[in-house]
Amino acid sequence: MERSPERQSKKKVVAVVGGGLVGALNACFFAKRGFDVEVFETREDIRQAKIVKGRSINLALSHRGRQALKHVGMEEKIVSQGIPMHARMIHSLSGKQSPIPYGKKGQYILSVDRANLNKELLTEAETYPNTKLNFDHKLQDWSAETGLMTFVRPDGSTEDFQADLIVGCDGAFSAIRKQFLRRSRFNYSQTYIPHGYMELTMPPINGEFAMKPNYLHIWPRNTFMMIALPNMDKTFTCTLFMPFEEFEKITTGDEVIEFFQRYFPDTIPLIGADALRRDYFRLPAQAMVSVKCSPYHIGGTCVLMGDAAHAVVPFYGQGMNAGFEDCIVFDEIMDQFNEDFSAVLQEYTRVRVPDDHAIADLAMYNYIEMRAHVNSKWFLFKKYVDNLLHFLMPRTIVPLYTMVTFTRTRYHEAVERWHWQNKVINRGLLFSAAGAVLGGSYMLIKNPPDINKLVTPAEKMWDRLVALRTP
Ligand code: FAD
Ligand code: EGU
Repeated sequence: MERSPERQSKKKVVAVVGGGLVGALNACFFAKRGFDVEVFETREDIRQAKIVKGRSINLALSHRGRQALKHVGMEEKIVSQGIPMHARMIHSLSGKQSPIPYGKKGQYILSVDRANLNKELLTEAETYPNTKLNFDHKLQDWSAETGLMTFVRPDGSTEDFQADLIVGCDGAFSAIRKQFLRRSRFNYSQTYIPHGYMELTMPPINGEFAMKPNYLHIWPRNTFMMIALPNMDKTFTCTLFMPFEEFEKITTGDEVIEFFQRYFPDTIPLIGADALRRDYFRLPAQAMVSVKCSPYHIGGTCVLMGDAAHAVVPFYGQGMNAGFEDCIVFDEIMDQFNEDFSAVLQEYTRVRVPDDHAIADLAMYNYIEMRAHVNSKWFLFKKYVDNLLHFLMPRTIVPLYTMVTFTRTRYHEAVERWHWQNKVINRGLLFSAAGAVLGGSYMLIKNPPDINKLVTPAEKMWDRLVALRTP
């Protein structure tokens, strides 16, 4: 069957492929501009579906994502359905919990339900009369030459569609991107990390959250790590990150309990030993992939956005936020270039690639760093030093996560600034060390001390350092 847009309006037709988070939001952006928007999504309408299968249950929404939602008038609604997280809560092996604020009072990130966010965005897109949602439409193939797309329906039949602009928002394994790969001078790299992830649910206890709700809970254990985000139904979703190799070593319920006893003992009574034995084997661990490519467009007919353009590992909580910011950046360029698709797409690639690549690199860097040597003490120490330096020199030193999470500083500029700050900090350390040595030697020569009074045991130093921490 051939279906082409036979509308009265001479407005151009935009096909958004993928009705996930970025696709649904993008539909709103294009509809707001008055285009005829057709969204094509493989899955059935998740608003009617009984069970929604898919990745991670909740996500951290921060400034960039919120700004994008604001552009389509959705910020307040989504924020009101999320749970503010004002700080991280670091769980040590002994079960001690230490909060570290994300920023000043009133600075926080939000835990939002992925399925709910997706549903709200689809419903919002549908309020525009110039938008049509086509569920149960899986893009099978398309031609970069003619722009003709072929979709498969659940009954096996196919349907063709042609649009003036194709926007590929079909996720990390994008079918739209496949045609880019066949072209000359297209750069592409994908990396699977050795870690997998598994989600476990922590139910409410006596009708209340099992842990403090307004925190992002973290159990940093070098190679093993767990993170928990609160949900509106008073549960927590715990995400366990560990090498596939290690997942595979655990084959019985007893081994699960032994493993948790050793690394996450405080969570056993909260998740429940029986639930843990059961849920651990419910689904296999999921893989994580990092994808970088460029350019993001073909001529004036097709552009990639969201995970289709840049899948990042989740170790900065930025995948969705970056994808949402893609939509703002594109929208701004549409204004600058008068909706001339060829010019807009070229400029979009020019402006956005360096930033998306920067966040992909940062997320990968953080993954490597966390797995190499981040236990709870190191995590506390690093964030404490970050916050202290920022407090002492608020204009000179801004922590990297602050620029990434709470501003719209271009990602690549945040990285440049971070490198510069590190230089300043290292110089500062070098000067104070040199100063201390010179000054100290002078003092020692002048008045030799009683050595026993001078030495502070390492643990004491540590306790002092930790005591300085903001509560
Ligand atoms: P997707 O959400 O993957 O949506 C793609 C859509 O396209 C899907 O609906 C799919 O069905 C559809 N589709 C696919 N192929 C076709 C086809 N051939 N035809 C038609 N439709 C198709 N990000 C954050 O910002 N904060 C976080 O805290 C965070 N935590 C994360 C934790 C984990 C464990 C993981 C794995 C990711 C996390 N992310 C986070 C990243 C975030 O999930 C993604 O960046 C985001 O979902 C990308 O949205 P998208 O719309 O581009 O892709
Ligand atoms: C991972 C999985 C703490 C949700 C990075 C911080 C994440 C999230 C951090 C997941 C970490 C790591 C930051 C935020 C956020 C921290 C951040 C990571 C949400 C550097 C649902 N990360 N995440 N950094 O600073 O900037 O608290 O699955 F453990 S939110 Cl890995 Cl801000």
